[in-house]
Amino acid sequence: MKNLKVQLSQEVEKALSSGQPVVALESTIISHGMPYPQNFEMALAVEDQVRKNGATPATIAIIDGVLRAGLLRQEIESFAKKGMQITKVSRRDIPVIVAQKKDGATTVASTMIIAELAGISIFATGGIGGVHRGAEESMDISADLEELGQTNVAVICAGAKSILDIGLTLEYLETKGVPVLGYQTSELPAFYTRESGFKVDSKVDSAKELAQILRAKWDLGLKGGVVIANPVPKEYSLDFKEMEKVINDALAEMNQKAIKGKDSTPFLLGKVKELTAGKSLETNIQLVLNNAKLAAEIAVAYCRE
Ligand code: PSU
Ligand code: MN
Repeated sequence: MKNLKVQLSQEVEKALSSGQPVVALESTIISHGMPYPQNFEMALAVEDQVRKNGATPATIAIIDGVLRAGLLRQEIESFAKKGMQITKVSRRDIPVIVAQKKDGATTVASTMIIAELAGISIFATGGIGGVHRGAEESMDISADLEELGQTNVAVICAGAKSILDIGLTLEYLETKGVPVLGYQTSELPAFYTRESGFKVDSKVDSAKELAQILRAKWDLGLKGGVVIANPVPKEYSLDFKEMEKVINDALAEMNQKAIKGKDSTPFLLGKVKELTAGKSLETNIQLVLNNAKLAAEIAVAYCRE
């Protein structure tokens, strides 16, 4: 049946209508998360990784005001080239971009919304947004967390980046009833590093068990998402102490320049990359690929449950 709200690519439509596994991918990571051309290469490599592991990739964005799942190569390239000129779209921005027939790069929150409308339950990305450091003053809490509290999509990520207050982010997710599962780890990874000093709710050792947990949650009508934290492969992980220093320097510059709101996360991501001389970019790409692989495995297992 045709999806009236989301325009699906042929490949995605075919997979969904025949009950085959599909993995959603976001587009803000392309436009705002990495520089060109690495962002374009990453986006294509991630799609390949999903295919190689038995699922169909559905990169999500808004194009000319239309919600889309499954983009053409040249559309991905255009998002990658335009970068920050594309509007970063979270939940609040969707109606504006749709009504004005504009392009929008979707964050974790808006990708979850569109994935759910399309009937896709599994979504791979790099890192989720969360409670920012200093949120007790700034109130800067990503809409990603509210979305995880209400939208039925599992997000496979490499944990939360320590530009955030990881402890407060975990508290928020607990309040919202969002399970935070560690894939083969009991420690929540902190994006660039495998350690953070914080524990996940449960350590889960296989894609099959993760799929069973998703089925159990949604079969019971327990609304909302699930965070599946997948640590960056050892060979690409960065040094925890070194990253803390880099992040503190980036935060100091952000405060000094009075950068706020939706510009904070892109600014911090760019600054961290600059301060690590690009080393963080390679890590970022590798962890996304690693998440895409696990997401495809979970999607395959979920279809069998
Ligand atoms: N964290 C990353 N890379 C990213 C993002 C977060 O390590 O690209 C992007 C994601 O799209 C995420 C968004 O949903 O930033 C969160 O932005 P905000 O904090 O403004 O909600
Ligand atoms: Mn914010």
